[in-house]
Order: sequence, then C-alpha cells, then structure tokens
Amino acid sequence: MKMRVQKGLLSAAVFSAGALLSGATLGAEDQAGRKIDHPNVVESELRYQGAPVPGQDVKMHITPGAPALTEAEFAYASQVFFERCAGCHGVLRKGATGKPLTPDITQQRGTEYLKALISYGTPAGMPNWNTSGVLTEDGIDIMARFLQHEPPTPPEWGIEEMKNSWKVYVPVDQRPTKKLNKLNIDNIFAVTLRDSGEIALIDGDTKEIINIIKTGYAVHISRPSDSGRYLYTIGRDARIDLIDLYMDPPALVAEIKIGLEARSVETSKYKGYEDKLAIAGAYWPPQYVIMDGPTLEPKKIMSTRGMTVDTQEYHPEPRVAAIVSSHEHPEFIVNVKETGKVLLVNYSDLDALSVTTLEAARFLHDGGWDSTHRYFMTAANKSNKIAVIDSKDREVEALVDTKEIPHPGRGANFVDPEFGPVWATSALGNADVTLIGTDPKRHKKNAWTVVRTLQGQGGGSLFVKTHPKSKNLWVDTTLNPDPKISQSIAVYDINDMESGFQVLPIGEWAGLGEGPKRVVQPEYNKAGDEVWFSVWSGKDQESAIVVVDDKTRTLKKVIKDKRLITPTGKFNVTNTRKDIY
Ligand code: DHE
Repeated sequence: MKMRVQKGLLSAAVFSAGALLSGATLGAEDQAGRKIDHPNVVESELRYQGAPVPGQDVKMHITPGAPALTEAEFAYASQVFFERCAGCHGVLRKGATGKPLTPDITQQRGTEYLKALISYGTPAGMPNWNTSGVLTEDGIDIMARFLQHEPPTPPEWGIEEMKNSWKVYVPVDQRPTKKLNKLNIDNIFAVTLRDSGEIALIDGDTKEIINIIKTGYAVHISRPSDSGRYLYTIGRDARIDLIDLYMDPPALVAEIKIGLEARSVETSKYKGYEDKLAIAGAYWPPQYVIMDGPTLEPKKIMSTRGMTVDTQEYHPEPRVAAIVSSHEHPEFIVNVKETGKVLLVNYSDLDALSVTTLEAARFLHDGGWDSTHRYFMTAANKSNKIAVIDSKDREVEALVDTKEIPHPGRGANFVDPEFGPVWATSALGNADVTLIGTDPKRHKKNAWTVVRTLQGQGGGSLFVKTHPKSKNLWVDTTLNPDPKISQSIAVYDINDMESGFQVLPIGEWAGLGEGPKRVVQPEYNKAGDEVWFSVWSGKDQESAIVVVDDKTRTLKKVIKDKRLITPTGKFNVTNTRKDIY
C-alpha cells in the first residue's frame, strides 16, 4: 500500500505536540525550547544534523517477526523517522553517523530494548527522545515497533520524473544577449533565506535588496556559472532554480527537481565548457545528474550506490555531498558521503561517461580548492581527516589527520609567514583551527601536513574565510552552545596568528531583539575589503546581515529587512565563481 506521509496524520490526543513535528532542526533544544541531552556527543554536532525533509510517498511493509503496526502508526513513524532520524541513520537505516537499524538487528533487540534506547538515548550519541519530552511514551512505542519492520523506501526519481518537473520559463533564444540591468553583477550576493525557501539577491555595492526569489524548500546553497551570468540555487527538496542575472531585474528562467532530497549543485568551469553544463547531487535517491547549463535539461543520471571504501560492503544509500568543478580537466569532482569515495566525473562525452573513483575515507562532506585550484581539500568528517585530491593527476594526494569533525565549508587559503601557502579548516567537534601546508613545490616538507593549530573560541564552528587582499582570517562558531560564542566571530591576523584572536560581537552589532542570533558564514565582497556575516535567528524573529570593514574590523552596515528571513549562506558572485577563498 502506498501513502503520503503528512504531518499531523494522527490525532494530537495520541501524541504530544512535540511528536507532531513542527519542522524544528534537531538541536540542543527543540522548537518548544525543551532541552534534549545527547550524552557524549558534541552538542554543536547534533545541532547540525537532520534538517526536516519534506513528506515522502512510501510503501508500508509488514515484515515477518516484527510486532503489529497499524497503517496510521506506520505513517506517523515514517514521518518522524524522515524528519528526526534519517539524517543520522540514513533513510534505509543502513547507518551513517548513527548506527544501522535494519530489522535483522532491531528484531533481535526487541521492543522493550528499543523503547529504552529511544527514550533515554545512549552514550554513543542517540538522543533521549522521551526524557527530553519530544516524543510521548505512545510515540516511542510506535517507533520501537516500526523499527522492526523493513524500512519504507522512498520512490526513485529518474529521467521521467525529472522531465515532468522541468520547466523553462524563458527559453534561451528569448533571453537577453547582453546585460539589461545596471547592476554590478560581479558583486551581487545570493543569500540563502533558509526557512522561507527563498534567496535574496543583494547588491554588494549599495547593500540594497535587488529582489527576493522563491526557491526550493529549506534552500541550501547557490553557485554561479563560470561567466557569472547564471545562478543555480538548490533546495533540500532537490529543486534547482536557475536565475539569469542579465535580466532586469534578474529572474528565474528554469527549474527542475532532481530527486527528493539534495544539497549540492555546481557548473562546468573547464576551458571550452564554461556555462555549458550543470551538475547536482542528491541525498535521495543516491545519485547525481548532469544537466544542460542554460536550460537545466537533464542529460545523464548516475547512481552512487555501491561498495564502501573500507569494509567493501554494499551501501544502498550513499549521499552526494560537496561537488566542485575541476580547472584541470573537463570533470566534476563529486564527494560520496557514505562510501567515502571521490568521483572524478569526466563530462567531455556524456554518452561514454568516464568516472575515476578515488578512495578517500568515510563520511565525505564539504571542501574547497587550495589557492592554485589544483588540489581539492575535503573533509571526511567522521573519520577526522582531510582528503587531498589532486585534480590534475587524478589521485588522492594525501589523507591528513585532524581532530574531531573538521568542517571547512570551502576553507581558507593564505600564506603562513613561516610555513608558506596553507589551507585552513575549523571544526564542529573542537576549538582547533587547523592549517595544512599546500605547496609541494616550494614548501615540500610542509605539504599535506598540519603545520599550525590555532585555538579558536570553541567548537561548533562551520566556516572560515579570508581573501587574497586581506590579512584577516575569520572563524565562526555558529553552533557553539554558549550564545556569547555563537553570536560573535573570532578574527586572527594572518601575519601574527600566535598572538591570538580578536572577538567581534557581530550579533550585538546587528541590534536585534530576542532570538538565537547565530553568526554564520563570513563572505567577502568582490574587492576583498568587506566581510559579510549572517545573523541567523528563528523564522518568526528578526535576522540581519552585518557588514564589517575588513581593514579596521569595525561595523560598516547592518542590512535589516522584514524579507530577510533566516539568512544563512551568502555567495558573492565573483568569489564563488572564481573559487576565491
Ligand atoms: Fe550545509 C554546504 C550538507 C546543514 C549551511 N552543506 C553544504 C554542503 C553539503 C551540506 C553537502 C557542500 C555543498 C557543496 O559545496 O557542493 N548541511 C548539509 C547537511 O547534510 C546538514 C548537516 C544537515 C541538513 O539536514 O541539511 C547541513 N548547512 C546546514 C545548516 O544547518 C546550515 C548551517 C544553514 C542552512 O542554510 O541550512 C548550512 N551548508 C551551509 C552553507 C554551505 C553548506 C552556507 C556552503 C558553504 C560555502 O561557503 O560554500
């Protein structure tokens, strides 16, 4: 039987309001402010897991040996699982950062054991869903029985579904042949408005909002095409919106849905292929798709299902994490999270696609280029490693050990006065800012080793940033449990790092009312003399963007507007398309 699982399927009399999920991200507190303890797990890491995923069409499986479950209970449990558990355990429960929960294991444990586990959590990191007040005892009982059945599999999403969802609003021949607006598009910022499912295009010169464009659900990142004309935005619902920045005002020209859940999108940058192709990676189904750049017409879909890098076991759900575009070959570099493999997808002949599979480490997440754009530095975050991928020779150059849960975003490149060119990452799991040497030619001894470790404000850091024209290294601590730390930023002088960091109270500077006011993702303007920070509060609270003068480290401007709902990532057209960070 097939059913659409929706919020609130069962009556609130059976489940507490918290159990009928409200779209809260899993965190140290849920939306209602209830505390969730996560024994032995870094709180900031848990805050980062599992944004809610929209309802899925799933089939109910009755599994021999499993306790009875009604259709309504199954629907409820599927919804809770997608929204609360799949981020860690995987949609198919094969395990990711959380343990596997397949019926061969769960049936052995039995209902009472599972109930206790879900209620009280575990030292390995399972949250205490009942004692925290999020799920009622009835809810826990349903979940414990549900977990002993085969996991419902969300549907596949192939070329037919993609084509059915594909819309070209303005055909290529009806688009302007030159820029129609007077905007300096090289300095536009595309700002993710996470919870309103929109992006704001902000003029980096005037700091005015150009327009707000409706995009996918819980929109995630934007990437401009090589020329800077087109902007690709992806939502967690795997919808891609293509915006033409030449139009007056910039507007949506095409749209497609490439799966049910996704995080990454990128465009071809190799000489001769500029603006030609786009690629997007899905969390579900586990696949990536190569599209025609200017129209989003889907051309080639490739599955990522396969064997894991270490135990060489089949994994049915390896999610696609970061994707970057090679400057050395006509290739996309695709991180496959659960298998720990990096794919070099050569797009020069889509009918004879050649994919080089590199063995890195599990669970690949985010990353960016070194300053020469030859080496892709990417975090295998649960293995506590940075994999260095040589995009020229198509090989894994090194696996560098770091402390817990490196999280670079795209990282930061600069010249260390003692060790030469380095790439930096901060971490979710500890306060280290780790500097890795990246110059095998002139600083061979330092290449691919940790040359310096700086102490930051604390764990819960997501992004670091600098600019070739700057002497500053900025480190956020967005998910640190201490509001003083999450609402401020640390800045180091690159020429004098050992003297520590200055803290700027960005959250306070924003002058907002109540709210978490998390400071997230430093991003430079084109000139490299301003840094923009999002001050990210709740959906119904006021948020802002704070612009800081890079040289003086003083407040330059607070951008406030009712329409700036939950701003998070910001993507400056020039810095993003040219991979400057
Ligand atoms: Fe992200 C990048 C996945 C939660 C803001 N995020 C990425 C990338 C991946 C990813 C795979 C790399 C894309 C690329 O480069 O191609 N993010 C995930 C998750 O799976 C996770 C942990 C949970 C989820 O359910 O989505 C998650 N991410 C978040 C957030 O909660 C953040 C802080 C706020 C938000 O907007 O959702 C967030 N992620 C970002 C940003 C980037 C990003 C701003 C791009 C950084 C950059 O500078 O390129």
